[in-house]
Amino acid sequence: MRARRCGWVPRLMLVFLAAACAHPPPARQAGDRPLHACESPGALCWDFEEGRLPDGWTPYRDELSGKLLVDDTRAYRGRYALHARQLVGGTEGSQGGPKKTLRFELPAHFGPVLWGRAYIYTSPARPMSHAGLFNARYPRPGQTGGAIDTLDWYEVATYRQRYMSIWHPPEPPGFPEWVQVSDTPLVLDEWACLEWLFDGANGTQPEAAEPRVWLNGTELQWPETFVFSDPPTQERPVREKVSDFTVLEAGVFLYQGLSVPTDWWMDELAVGPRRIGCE
Ligand SMILES: [Ca+2]
Repeated sequence: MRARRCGWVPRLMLVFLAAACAHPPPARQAGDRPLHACESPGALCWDFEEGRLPDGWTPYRDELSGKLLVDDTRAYRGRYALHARQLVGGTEGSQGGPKKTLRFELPAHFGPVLWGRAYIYTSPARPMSHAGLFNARYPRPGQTGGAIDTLDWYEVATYRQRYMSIWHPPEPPGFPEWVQVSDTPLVLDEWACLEWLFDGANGTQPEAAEPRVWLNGTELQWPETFVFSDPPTQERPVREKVSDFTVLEAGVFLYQGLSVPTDWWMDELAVGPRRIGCE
């Protein structure tokens, strides 16, 4: 992976960068490349190099088959990554799928704008079912905390083999929800850098912003948008504004069945009040 990234640079820089490609990266100078996530002001980042679940992350969802762990089977950087291993179960097209996630309580006063970034590797097949990867939750207006099932939330996921983003009211039931489906197939069998912006302040607008997502630095478009609810409704949910994001969830959570045992790895996860960027 590192060699391929180095291959992008102009030829004149190759000699200079040969050392950086062959050895651990040298100390960075401000301005010459994107900041490492942990250097971005106010950012929280997880590289999983402890070789176990990082401090503060606790198991949350655990349904059907598979396992969520930190291991050294594949990493974007370093030795370790978060690994959702061999998730399978349920019936495609029917509700109920494997879910393996962790949750994390953000420090107080995180604020209403959450940028995120993670490198994700999916193999061996693109699921048709809704596969959530990351979400961030916040108390409804007038509230300052509360149990996770009282919180509004933004989500990044894939659905029908494409990237998807959603705004949800509290779960359960989590709908009626505002769904945005991209025309970009999810990246398979290689690392992809996903970034997201959950702008719960949204300036003077009356509602929190729709989620935005970037893939390898290019913003995704959403040619398909709809309200999902069961039973169906035509009424769009009101995206309530955010005072502070309070909870993160990461891992993989399928809302419908998954017939092909599938692995995901996530590395270099980071969140912060400003864009963190890909390397
Ligand atoms: Ca790592």
